[in-house]
Amino acid sequence: MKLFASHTSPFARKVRVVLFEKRIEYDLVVTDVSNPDHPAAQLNPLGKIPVLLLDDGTAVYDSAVICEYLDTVTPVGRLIPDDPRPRMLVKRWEALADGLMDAAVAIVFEQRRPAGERSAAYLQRQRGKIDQSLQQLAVELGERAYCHGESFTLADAAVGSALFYLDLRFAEVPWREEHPNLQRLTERLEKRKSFEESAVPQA
Ligand SMILES: N[C@@H](CCC(=O)N[C@@H](CS)C(=O)NCC(=O)O)C(=O)O
Repeated sequence: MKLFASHTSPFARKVRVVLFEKRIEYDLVVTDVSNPDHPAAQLNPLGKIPVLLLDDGTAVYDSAVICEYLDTVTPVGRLIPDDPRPRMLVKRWEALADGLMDAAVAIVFEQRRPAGERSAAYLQRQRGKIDQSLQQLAVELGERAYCHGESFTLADAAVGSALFYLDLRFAEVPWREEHPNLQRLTERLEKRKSFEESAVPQA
């Protein structure tokens, strides 16, 4: 199978962490979405990455659908619990982290527009979503070592991908100082091979 993704997309990183944790082999097709003719646009009508292309030609999107699919195709390293309530809680962590990523990516795209076309109100609204979701992530995490339960789950894959994206694009957001428990979580996550392998390559 092939994964159409960029090195910087936080949604793609979440999927790559899951692929690594599940020990699933794939080919990475590095895709630049700023080029309107990028190859994943033929596979996903929304023109977004990541897209997982299965060997039978089925295109799978978006990242949440890909992660859920991958977790069920092999029992290795289950990342989403089966029972309804814990399953819902892990998926809710993912939804919150994905929402943070949506707001952060929206700001990055808005800032690429010509200065006169940018909306300060829109940027402020998205920044508010980042701050509020960080606040909630920190409250939910408390003093636990992992987002949900006693071991690594999809929740950690999603939250780590969102927080490391802030490091990449929003160095001015003081999330480490304001939320030391999130900082402790990322110290644990950045040592995992799945996060190491999916990090943005150093130039
Ligand atoms: N809900 C989607 C969001 C994916 C997304 O926003 N991807 C960005 C890159 S980080 C993208 O491809 N943007 C291109 C566009 O919006 O045209 C997912 O979870 O996969």
